[in-house]
Amino acid sequence: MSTRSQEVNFDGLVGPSHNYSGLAFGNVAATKHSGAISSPRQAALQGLEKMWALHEMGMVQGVLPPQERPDVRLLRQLGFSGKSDGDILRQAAKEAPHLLASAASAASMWVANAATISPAADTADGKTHFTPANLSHMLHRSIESRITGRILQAIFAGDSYRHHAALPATPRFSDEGAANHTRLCSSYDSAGVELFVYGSREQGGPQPQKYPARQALEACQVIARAHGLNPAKTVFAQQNPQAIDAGVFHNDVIAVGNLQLLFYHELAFLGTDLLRRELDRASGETLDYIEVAASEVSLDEAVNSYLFNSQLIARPNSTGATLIVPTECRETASVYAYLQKLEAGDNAIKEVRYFDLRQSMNNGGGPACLRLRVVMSEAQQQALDANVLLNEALYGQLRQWVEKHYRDELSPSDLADPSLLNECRTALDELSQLLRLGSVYDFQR
Ligand code: SUG
Repeated sequence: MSTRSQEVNFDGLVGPSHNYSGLAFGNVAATKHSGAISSPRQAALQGLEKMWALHEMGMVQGVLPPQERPDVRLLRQLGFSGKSDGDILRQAAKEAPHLLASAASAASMWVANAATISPAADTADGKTHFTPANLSHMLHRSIESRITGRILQAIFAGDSYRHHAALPATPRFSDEGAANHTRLCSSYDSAGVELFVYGSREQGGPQPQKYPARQALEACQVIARAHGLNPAKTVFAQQNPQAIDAGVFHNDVIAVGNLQLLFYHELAFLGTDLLRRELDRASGETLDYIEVAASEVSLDEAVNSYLFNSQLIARPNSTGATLIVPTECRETASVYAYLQKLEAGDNAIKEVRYFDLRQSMNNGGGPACLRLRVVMSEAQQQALDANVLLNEALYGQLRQWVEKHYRDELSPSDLADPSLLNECRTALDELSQLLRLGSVYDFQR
């Protein structure tokens, strides 16, 4: 059996409780849309359309399920009680609506924050390593890692994988997963350079003044150690605090890399020249860099358009890279002008494709937030028991599933409606059968 590896993009399906609650301080779009009416159905269909388009472009596309929300277990843990789940939701809505909003968030859709993954070619034991992100920085995201770990273990089962526990949930080990992790390599089968980008570290140093840094250096170091990475091919870099203060809460809002190419904003990192030298040294060659100058696209324009929250993909049988961007990039004049120049110019990015992901974008999550990259050999792909790789049949079934179970509109006051919880459970029960996941949710156990 061939061992040729590919990068599989697993996209998170948007959950039935998708809403705008303004829970993510430092995430400019999410804060701006706080209290707005959402459309869970549209959100899920927009995500599915992107998945299908990538499949049609020749990519191997996977899907990850959403989580059960509202999370009544969390509300019980926070002291709400009652005879039924409905009582608990009502009590929380009355006494602490912000806690109910945290329990109801559909944020698990942004699977770039689900875990950090090191492919087999990079690790000492030759296995693919997973560490679910603790997302300990914010309550509504901290509740994801337990079930994320369960889902990842259900899908990536067998001897070629190693699953680690999430890191201790303290500020020192605050971890937001693959959104702050980039792998550069000459081919997916060869050992790559793993770049970890952090916002804070125990020893202090430059810090953002306005918004919090979410990724700790110490978390990156633990993951690199636990995954058995070669220190000579592991690079740690600090996010520019100025970027965090402009709304770059994850590094994937300001940089994206694939194969030998790193596409980033001039103000993404602290000490960019040194970083490039380190990356070249670690990879043993001169990598390809496309740096966007602040004079061409300002930090604010980059954050508003999500230019860098794009997917950089290598389509099979095509020489250059393709950039998958949100349609917001057309609406920001400087960004659109830049992209047109890029597409026409002589560089590694040959094609730019625009996608309407407005529902997720309004919560601060663009194309790259919605996907988790897993380098998999053909043998690993063929050995998957779960039905998670998209094909025409599964795409059709998922569309129908969304049409059947999702509401067209949701306002923050609907989160206390006990039927929303029931709808979510019914939908997830059906989905877990469709995807052949087994009983991954608490309500199924
Ligand atoms: O953690 N938004 C998410 C968006 C995550 C985007 N992911 C990546 N960049 N990889 C966050 O800030 C908003 C929820 C709300 O306000 O309802 C939220 O959590």
